[in-house]
Amino acid sequence: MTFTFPPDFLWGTATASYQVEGAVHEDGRTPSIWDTFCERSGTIADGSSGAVACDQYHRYREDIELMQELGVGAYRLSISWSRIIPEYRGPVNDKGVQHYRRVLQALRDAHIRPVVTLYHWDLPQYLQDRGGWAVRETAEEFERYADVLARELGELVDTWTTLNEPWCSAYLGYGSGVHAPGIQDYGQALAAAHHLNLAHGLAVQAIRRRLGDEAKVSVTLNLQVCRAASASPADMRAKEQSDLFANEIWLGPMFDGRYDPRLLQSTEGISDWAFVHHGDMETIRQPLDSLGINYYSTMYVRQREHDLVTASARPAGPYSSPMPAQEGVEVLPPEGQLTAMGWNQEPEGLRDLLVEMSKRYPGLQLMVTENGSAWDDTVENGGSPFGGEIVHDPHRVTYLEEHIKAVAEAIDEGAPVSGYFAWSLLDNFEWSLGYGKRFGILRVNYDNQERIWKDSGLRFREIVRGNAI
Ligand code: IFM
Repeated sequence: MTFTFPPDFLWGTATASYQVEGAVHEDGRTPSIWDTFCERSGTIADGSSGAVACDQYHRYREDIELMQELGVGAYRLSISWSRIIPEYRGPVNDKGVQHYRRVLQALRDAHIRPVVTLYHWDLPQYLQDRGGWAVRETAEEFERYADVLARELGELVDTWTTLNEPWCSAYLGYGSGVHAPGIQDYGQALAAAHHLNLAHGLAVQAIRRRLGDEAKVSVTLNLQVCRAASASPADMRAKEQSDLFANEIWLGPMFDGRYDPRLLQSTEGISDWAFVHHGDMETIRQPLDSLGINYYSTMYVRQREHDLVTASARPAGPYSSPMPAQEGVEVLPPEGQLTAMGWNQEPEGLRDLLVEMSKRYPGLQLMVTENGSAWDDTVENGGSPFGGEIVHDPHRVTYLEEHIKAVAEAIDEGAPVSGYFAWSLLDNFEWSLGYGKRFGILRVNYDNQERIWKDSGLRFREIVRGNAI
């Protein structure tokens, strides 16, 4: 059976500045927390960094040509904050601005809509030196940064996304410490979560002040599909706890203007939430044009009777229990065929999530801003329809097809899904896992920066061009 997507459905691919740009010392950019984190021994699996990455800073034109070949109508990219404002409260760096103006203009010339994320984890190091997301000032500086971007790039951007996956910034950056800045303090993680929420609200206001209500503004959350291992009340409570920390901590303030009181109760002894100031909830809750959802896999939880699950007890991978939960939540080992990240594959989770969000927030447009899978690819000589090497990646093709079908099913059930972005356009720097995990629908040969087609890229091209699965 063929499903045809709505005529204006937006197909795209996604990347993030530190994962693809490289050129970390060029044109006035100063270090971000990821530059610093990568220098610390033992933080990155292969000892690498984003210093060169996919060299997209210099090769964006070539990559845009590849996007044109794919036929996509949008590219989701992020801006490096320390390229735009390299010093604490310093002047705007014109070279940084001009670089992004060139990239955005080139996308527009190619009829590809830029979906721009303001913050995809590369906090300027000078702000971390002052406390990072654990302090309120970072949210206030983010407001200025958003205002600068709206002023300098406003007419070139199609959709603004304030934050990408604040879950990772807060819990992995300040809780488990497996991401930059590598802090292990759950009190700070909760403060970071609130300041990220606040930064989101302040940025939406700043963008709308500059560009008016026509500006399209969104946020991207990696909402987690937490499933209870059984229908027992204890396991259902474990699911509720997971939902609170994974999802409600963002959805509550951003869309409902409140933190769920159970969240506050569950963190007694970790934080008194004194960082929430009078008026913050009104600031955070801003009308949005769409909600971006990043989806990879599901998570099964059950209640653990006697002790607490801490970060160190969590299985590897970012999509598991984020916090020591009061009543003890155990994340079950993933089952079935796992991706190279060790994540399960459950396309129905994406459908369920989209349908659930559409019921919870009627009228809000939803976009799948990331979806994809990492596999251990091998390159074969010859066979690419464009000449040269090819990667046959049947697992990634199946994952892609199954998840796009899940999006189709959600639309069929009434969810207003307006776009799908494959993660990722290119293999890239997979944070603390380095270059070993490849998510691209195009391969990158890191020796010479050659882009190599994969079967998944060819299959995506077919789906995009046909607007159907
Ligand atoms: O590479 C990341 C991306 O930066 C954020 N979402 C998940 C991807 C895969 O782990």
